[in-house]
Amino acid sequence: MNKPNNLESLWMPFTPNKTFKKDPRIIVKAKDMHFTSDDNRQILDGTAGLWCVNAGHGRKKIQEAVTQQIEELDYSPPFQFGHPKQFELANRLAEIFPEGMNHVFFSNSGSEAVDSALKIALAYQRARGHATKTRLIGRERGYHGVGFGGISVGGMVKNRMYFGSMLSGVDHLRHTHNPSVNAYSHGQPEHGAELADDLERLVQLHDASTIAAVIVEPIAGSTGVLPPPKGYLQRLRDICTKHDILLIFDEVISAFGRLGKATGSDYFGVTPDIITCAKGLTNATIPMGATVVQDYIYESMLENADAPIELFHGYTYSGHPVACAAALATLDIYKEEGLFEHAGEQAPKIEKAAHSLKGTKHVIDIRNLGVIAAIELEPRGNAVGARGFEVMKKAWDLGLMVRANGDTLAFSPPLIVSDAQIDEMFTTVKSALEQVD
Ligand code: PXG
Ligand code: PLP
Repeated sequence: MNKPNNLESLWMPFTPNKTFKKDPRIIVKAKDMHFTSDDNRQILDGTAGLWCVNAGHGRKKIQEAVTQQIEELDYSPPFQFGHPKQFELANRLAEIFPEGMNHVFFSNSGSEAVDSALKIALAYQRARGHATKTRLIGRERGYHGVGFGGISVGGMVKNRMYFGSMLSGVDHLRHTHNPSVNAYSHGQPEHGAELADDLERLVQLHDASTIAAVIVEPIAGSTGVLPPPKGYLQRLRDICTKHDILLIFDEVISAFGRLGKATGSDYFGVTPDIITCAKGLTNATIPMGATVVQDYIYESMLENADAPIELFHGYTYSGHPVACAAALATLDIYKEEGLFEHAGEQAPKIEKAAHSLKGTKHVIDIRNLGVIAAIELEPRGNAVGARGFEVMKKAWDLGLMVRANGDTLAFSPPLIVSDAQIDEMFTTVKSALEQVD
């Protein structure tokens, strides 16, 4: 049965339920670069689902690994017991993550990976005798998922304003978006490294002895794709090191090939103390998140613990065997098919195709990095997001999935995207732009 006849019971996430249910977009199948809609149309996946199906849809190897795992061991409790694949997966991640980042804590989503990272940062500071380091610093326009920790350090107003006072002791850096000097930058913008000095100002205000960690996305995704200005991340790293503040890179989007490397840290050549990831970890087949930490964090927690359990934190499904099986098969695919390298090769083609839309109706900025591009539209009067939403719907009618984050269209196709599909994506969106007021 492809057509559900009652859409009312489901409360859809981050979706205008009323409008959606009047005019639903239903997806019934997916293979490689395409979705199939319930009216049997092929839709080119310009977004890898939600930035997560990095190896493309319906991968046999992952299906087989998952099926076999369910038969062999469907579940085992993660507290006080182990199963082999979670150790194997942690080792495999340590191999491809930056040097020194050899310890992995598993969860089930990016939001949980972020919550785990923030809690680990606080517990680590306390364990090493810096119990006054409790402040967390995020950034305006940051997205770190939807847990209370993530929305507190996050910087997207609608994700915060409805939910009370959230965590206390949180402050924010300014965001790095400055179209007056950086519009239409190809790749990383030239201007804005000095915005990292906001952290110095916060240190002046609060004192470093009260600050546990800073969390940023190395490239901001959900807020409409903001590549970091050249030199910005290194400057943030230097200030964190100078003041003994942990730097957390939220790599839920940027890990697993999105920038042509295993991690954004690797791509930018800047190593944080903690990395969060999810999404591409399992090619989105089974939910999973991970928080990867530097050796000194894990070792200090173990050495200085004041109880036999060193970290009072964990999920029923931490390191779920089926998710581990999916992740191991996914990492095999990335390696065997050289998908991170392929992504690196496609990046300049995406850059060229995206920027060819300069001058198209409504377009006010174009940004790109790796296998990510964004086209920002002029909002229609006061109706912020309305034009972006209509272009997204029009593109769907024309056979393309794009994401509208407000009035910014975001492109993040599976890394297997071909040259012809890159052209198709931008030709289709151009035509959608021309058809929308
Ligand atoms: N951190 C970052 C940097 C993310 O991009 C999360 C955390 C949360 O992950 P989960 O798995 O809890 O959703 C994300 C998720 C969009 C969009 O429209 C992006 C995300 C999620 C949903 C929509 O760009 N990123
Ligand atoms: N709520 C209740 C009542 C629970 O018993 C549990 C876990 O045992 C949770 C929430 C947390 O669930 P999870 O471990 O899947 O995050």
